[in-house]
Amino acid sequence: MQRFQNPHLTKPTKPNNVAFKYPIHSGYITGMNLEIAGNVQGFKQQDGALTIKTAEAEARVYIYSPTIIRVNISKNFNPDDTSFAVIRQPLADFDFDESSANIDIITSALKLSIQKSPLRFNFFTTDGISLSEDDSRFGTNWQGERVTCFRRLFEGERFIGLGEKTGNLDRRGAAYVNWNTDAPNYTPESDPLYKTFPFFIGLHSGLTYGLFLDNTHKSYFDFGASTDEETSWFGADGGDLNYYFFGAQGVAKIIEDYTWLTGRMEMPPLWSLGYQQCRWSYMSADEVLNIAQTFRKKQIPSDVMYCDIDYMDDFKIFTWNKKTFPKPKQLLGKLKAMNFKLVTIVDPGIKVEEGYKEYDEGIERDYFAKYPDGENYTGYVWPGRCHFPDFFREDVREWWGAAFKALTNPGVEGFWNDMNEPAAWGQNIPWIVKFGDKFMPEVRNAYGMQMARATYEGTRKILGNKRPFVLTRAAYSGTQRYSAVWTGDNTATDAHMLLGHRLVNSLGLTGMAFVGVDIGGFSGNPTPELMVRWNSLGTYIPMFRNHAIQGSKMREPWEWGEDNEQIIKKDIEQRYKLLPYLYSSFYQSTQTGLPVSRTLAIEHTADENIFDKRFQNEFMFGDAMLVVPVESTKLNEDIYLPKGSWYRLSSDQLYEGEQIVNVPAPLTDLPVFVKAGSIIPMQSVVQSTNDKGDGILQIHIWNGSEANSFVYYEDDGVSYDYEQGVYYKRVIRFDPVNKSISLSVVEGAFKSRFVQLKLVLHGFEGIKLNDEVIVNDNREIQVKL
Ligand code: MIG
Repeated sequence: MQRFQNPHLTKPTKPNNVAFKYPIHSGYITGMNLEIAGNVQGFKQQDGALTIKTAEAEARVYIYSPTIIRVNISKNFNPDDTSFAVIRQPLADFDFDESSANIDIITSALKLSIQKSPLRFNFFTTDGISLSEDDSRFGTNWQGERVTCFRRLFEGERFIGLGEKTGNLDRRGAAYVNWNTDAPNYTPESDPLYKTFPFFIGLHSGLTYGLFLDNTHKSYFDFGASTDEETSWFGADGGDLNYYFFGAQGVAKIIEDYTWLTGRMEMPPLWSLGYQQCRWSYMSADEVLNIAQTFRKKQIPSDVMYCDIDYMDDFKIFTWNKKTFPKPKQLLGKLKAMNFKLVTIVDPGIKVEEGYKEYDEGIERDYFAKYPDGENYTGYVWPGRCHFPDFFREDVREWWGAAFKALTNPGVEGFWNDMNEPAAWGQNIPWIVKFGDKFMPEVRNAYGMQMARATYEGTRKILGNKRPFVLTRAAYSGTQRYSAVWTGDNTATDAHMLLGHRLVNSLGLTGMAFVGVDIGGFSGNPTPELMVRWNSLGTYIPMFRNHAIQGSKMREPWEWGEDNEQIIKKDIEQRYKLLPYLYSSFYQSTQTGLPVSRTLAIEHTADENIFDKRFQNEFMFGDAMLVVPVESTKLNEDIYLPKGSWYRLSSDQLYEGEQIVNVPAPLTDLPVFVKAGSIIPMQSVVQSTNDKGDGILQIHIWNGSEANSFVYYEDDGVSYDYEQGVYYKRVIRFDPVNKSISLSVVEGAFKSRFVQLKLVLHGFEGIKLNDEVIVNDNREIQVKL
């Protein structure tokens, strides 16, 4: 099926070509009569909810904070009101005003005006400016079980978010479906992909709002694709029209609120921020060791090796192939001695085979998804006939989590969850299959998240005080609490390389800060130029993993000729130099939910240029760095620099912002810019995150006219001691007016691994600090310039 972005738009003017490569299942509609929520017949306030009744439905309104209001409209209210995503409780009580026409709820930040005849929900700023309104004609309506909410489309309204979705940064004029799908060979237009994040941010009239439809059924979002610019709409095949409205002003504040509601990531193990080398598959322990040794021999920094499905015995989860991986403990021991960690893959499908522990236990304890008559559902995946654990049950999650001992005993600390859409050959698990007490279509979109949750909770328990690294392909809102994600089976093309950044940045808007793409492109073989360019970009992707499909050419850094190897090595070294900055940026994500890789729409929301298709892939990597993805075939590029002054990282050349400039972009030098006034802590090159290094923390500062600060954060990188205050945190400040750089008193009980500090100045003419090093003690430090 093909769909095209509405070409009759004021903005954007070009069609989006959103082609749906995968079938859009039509939903299980039980009746086609249209019911529209009509006039309010009565209301009452009880247990933190304002309940409003019409002949057709019942609506409940809850307040979570002054900027977060939940509206839940249902035909059949289910008192078992659980959410996979939301971890907060509503306020116990709130005030409202009733007039003949409306019921108004006014918080310190937001006004919800509930129109009574007919029932409509309209959100305003406290000054009475409209943020978001129901469409006056159709509001919320049902066709059978399918529920839809029509909203007014504002002039010039833009939409960003929805997580892992193809298309443009501005989603105006495009439509999307959420239905977690194994999407091999997806294109830059395919939809749906692997994950569901039914959360978007609307931008109009200089205002911002967010809307999270917390519903795991197949869901739909139409940002004015086919409605003649009158309405946008969203809905789902079943369940409640259950949404959280965010009224904070500013995209960053909305992300902060959304991640307050659905949770934030915890500190990742430091090693997972290093370079990761993967392949489908390294076929034996010897091959894994050989690759790891080659990194060390060539002094190309790296931290992680992966085992894809072939390490298993016959693809049976929680087993090792006795011939090719005969002594896992020995393998892990040797990797550890070289400062490497190993990540192993697990799929949900449990092979149907008597005598296989997980199969026998799952049958005996009745842990698998079922047909309504009680028979276990069987689908085909890599191991052949498989049953699928019912991760919606707590006992099943505990069992699954404990089974990781087969991997943790030899020393594995990273767990890659694949195929958890869930995928089965044929891609069509019957709709009558049940997970827990729900049919597959009701909860499919949360299956992968529940698998990742089981993996995280289980391995965290087994590993004791060590942080597990979990990586999942399928996800639902809130998955950031358990796991990192990657964007599945991309392809070795420039278009996919650019798309990757839109996916990463869009996932960042929906709470996922720890995101990777397969560097080099999973399917196909990259040209050497593409490999080199993509690797340069990998330095600035939150998770930096090189991965390739079975049967493709080898992909490791030394497979591309001597010259290219040197460029690749230099870029990986750059990643390691930046780790103090990156780790602090991840810390920021744990505190505010702000992603590490940020679309310019977060900070430069009102700047039209950043939505231009030529510039929409540009992003901030942390607070300080602007990265411009450039195709591998281009050696210079027109780029847009937003407000501010910008130094090219490689040369310290200064550019003024709010202009398009053509800059050189040779394969040796990706255009990366540092915002004037920025503070970036770096270290000397190390070979792995476990490498002690020279003990010097370099504090780089680029001159600028505005005062700036940076929160530097460090801890042991492996344990949960930081939760008990064992961290090292201090604020680094640059004050151009008083010409000083200062470091606040250290907070926390961790002793920094850097014994010395060194200030490195950029763009400060005439000021030399003579390479002085400062002893890194906990006292306040002041340096006059
Ligand atoms: O059917 O495990 O997206 O990263 O290498 C393919 C083999 C299954 C899909 C994953 C890919 C992985 C591959 N997997």
